[in-house]
Amino acid sequence: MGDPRLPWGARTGVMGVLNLTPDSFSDGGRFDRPEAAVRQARLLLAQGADVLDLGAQSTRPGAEEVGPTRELERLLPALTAIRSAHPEALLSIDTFHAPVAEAALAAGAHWINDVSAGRRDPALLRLAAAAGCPLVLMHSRGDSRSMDGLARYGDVVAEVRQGLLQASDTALAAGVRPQQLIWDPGLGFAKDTEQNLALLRGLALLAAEGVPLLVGPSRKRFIGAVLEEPRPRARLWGTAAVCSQAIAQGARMLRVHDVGPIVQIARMADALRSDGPA
Ligand code: HH2
Repeated sequence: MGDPRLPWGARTGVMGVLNLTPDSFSDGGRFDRPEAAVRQARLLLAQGADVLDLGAQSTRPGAEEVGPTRELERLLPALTAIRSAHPEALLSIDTFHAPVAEAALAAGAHWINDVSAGRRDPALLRLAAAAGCPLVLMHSRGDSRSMDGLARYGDVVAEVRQGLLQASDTALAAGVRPQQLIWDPGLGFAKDTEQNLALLRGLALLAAEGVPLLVGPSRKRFIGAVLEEPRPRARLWGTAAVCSQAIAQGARMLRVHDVGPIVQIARMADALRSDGPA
């Protein structure tokens, strides 16, 4: 039997980002009505997304936290509409609030993506344990307001690895099974440009731990800094270069806004890997 976290087999999976927020850094206000969200879901699935990641709280630096009640008001109508339009689609919920994850699973979501790796709401780990669903543990520090001030590391790769090992131990102690876990280095979360680049150069060290690795570079600030491109939606080629490098270093899944082009990048990078895909 295949890995339930990677039902697409040996090729690199693509997770399509769908933000139901008014204020996300690159697509805020575009899909915050259920009809617009369903249209975008249809497009991302047609372009080859393996999973859709629905977010109802922006995590960009400085974003206002709206709390679980408002998050659910944004999330549930879109989730329900997408579920009924695309009953076969795998849906992930990007939240660090257990009540939001719980309601989303009850409404038919399949994965939990927690940018705080269980740090913000430990009840989320117990919920994931009971549900048995794939659980993304992403490395981060602090919250939207404080993270930029927490980007201090001696050796960023070693410290992110250590942080993810600790988060895994905490999740396992809460009853989560190892086969549920997915790791994410958290590009842009309490990391400056050089730290993001160092993490990408050292990604193979994280992949070597054997937990499937998800990487989310899409349109992020460090790409804008390298390219001197202030417009997030004009950072596709930089995102593509990062995705290709991430696959070469062992990433198994990419979280991106521009699914169509990145599916092509992934297919090509997969073909160039010395180990496959089969
Ligand atoms: N990045 C963002 C949000 N969620 N989840 C994972 N696992 N990995 C990431 O790198 C990641 C994430 C931030 O990007 P985006 O969703 O586009 O923006 P915003 O947080 O402003 O909604």
